Amino acid sequence: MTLIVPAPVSSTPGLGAAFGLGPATRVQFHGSGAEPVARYLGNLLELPVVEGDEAGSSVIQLTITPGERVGAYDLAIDVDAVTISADDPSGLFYGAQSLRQLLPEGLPVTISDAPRFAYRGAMLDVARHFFPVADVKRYIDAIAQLKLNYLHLHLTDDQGWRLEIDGWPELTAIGASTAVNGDPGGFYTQADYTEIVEYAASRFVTIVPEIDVPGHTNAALVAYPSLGGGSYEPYEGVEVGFSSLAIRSEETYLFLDDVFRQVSAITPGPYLHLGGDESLSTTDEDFLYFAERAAALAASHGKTVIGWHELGRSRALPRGTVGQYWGFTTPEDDSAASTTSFVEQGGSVIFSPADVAYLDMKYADDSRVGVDWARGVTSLEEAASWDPLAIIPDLAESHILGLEAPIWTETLPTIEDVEWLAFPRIAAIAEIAWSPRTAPFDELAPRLAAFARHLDAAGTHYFRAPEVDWLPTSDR
Ligand code: TNX
Repeated sequence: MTLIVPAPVSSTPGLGAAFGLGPATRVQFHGSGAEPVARYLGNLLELPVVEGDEAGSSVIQLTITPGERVGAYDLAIDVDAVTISADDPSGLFYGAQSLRQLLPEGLPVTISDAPRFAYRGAMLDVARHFFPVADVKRYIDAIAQLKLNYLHLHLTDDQGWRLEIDGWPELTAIGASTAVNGDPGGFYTQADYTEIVEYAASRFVTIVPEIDVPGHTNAALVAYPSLGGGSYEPYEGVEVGFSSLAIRSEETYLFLDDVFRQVSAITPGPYLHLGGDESLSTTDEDFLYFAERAAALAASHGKTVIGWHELGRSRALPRGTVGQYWGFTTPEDDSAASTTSFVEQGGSVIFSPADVAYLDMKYADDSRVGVDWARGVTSLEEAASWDPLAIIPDLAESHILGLEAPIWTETLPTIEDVEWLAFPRIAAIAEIAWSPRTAPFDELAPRLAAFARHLDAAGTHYFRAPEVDWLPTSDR
């Protein structure tokens, strides 16, 4: 068995001796766009990097031959050379990640691989607890190993507003000062955000910013009470659904236009997420009015809108709007209808079923952090054993943009806590997003054990789930 997670489309073990890294080993690149990946791999393996495509012994050859297969790659390891070829730089990067997982053993193998879904995401809630730039970069490095290619940042919520917006200084002066439990607040300047975006891009990860409206807005309302029309107190609890922007006030839309314009300008990726979940204090009529206007505004700044599935209650969304489903693997009728509505409006769906893909669920009743509202705890095996096509049978493969594993941080003040709940379940979800079929769990488990060596090497925290025979490394 080839010890890679997510499992590649095909892999055939070869004969002969292993490829060993030695004093003469070098990374050689050829084709435009190959150099950054070659430098990344050279850095990681501490090897020299040269340009060319001459055969030679102890060469790791990276070659791009431009083509249509985004993210696909071929990898061959034999005794004196490794070759990775791809149609585009992301494919080369994924080939490099596979190689990394196969070292230091370097057993001979031929792999041909390509992603199942175009959108393979993680979400980090930086609103309930704030995570500085360095923590976000660490998370990006960890998820990039799993060939995840989107990081959704939940930037605003009742407990904190985390992004600087020019012309609205109190959003961060006041709105960013709080976090759950009275823990320290914080925010990203636009320069910080750009640093995250660029770092992510160097790992072929695209940032998806979320400005959650019209609910989940208490922090913005404390900063600018006129956006809601009442008076507001800072909030450090964990209840949801009590706040709302003033739906019928023009100031709301001037505000959103400013925010969406600025966020769009510093976000090179195609998506802008405007939340829309749990607007429990907004009437149906107001919600529909708001959804239409806010989504049109976001789209007017050149972005494809993403919303939580409740946004699909609106039948007046910009064409192509993406819905993110966060119900259970057995949906209620109205959430299924809201989700299907995006497809009926020319869009697609991202699946984040809360009972299997929410990384903030406890693993077991005695987990020291986490929550359990989504049908109780979620074991590693449960996170690994679901079928995106079985959730809403009306939605076919072609309607599914991809999958995302969110982590909400009400109970998670540190990045170590985040990592411990995310890993290894996020690897199981990355496998469903990448691999063409869901492997039986007993085939995944040994690959997770092998992957943990890389988590250990990077100092990434993870839960030694009882379903896996972990290698005898340091306990975390
Ligand atoms: C539900 S999921 C929420 C979040 C919470 C999360 C906690 C979703 C769209 N809304 O506001 O943080 O549960 O697990």
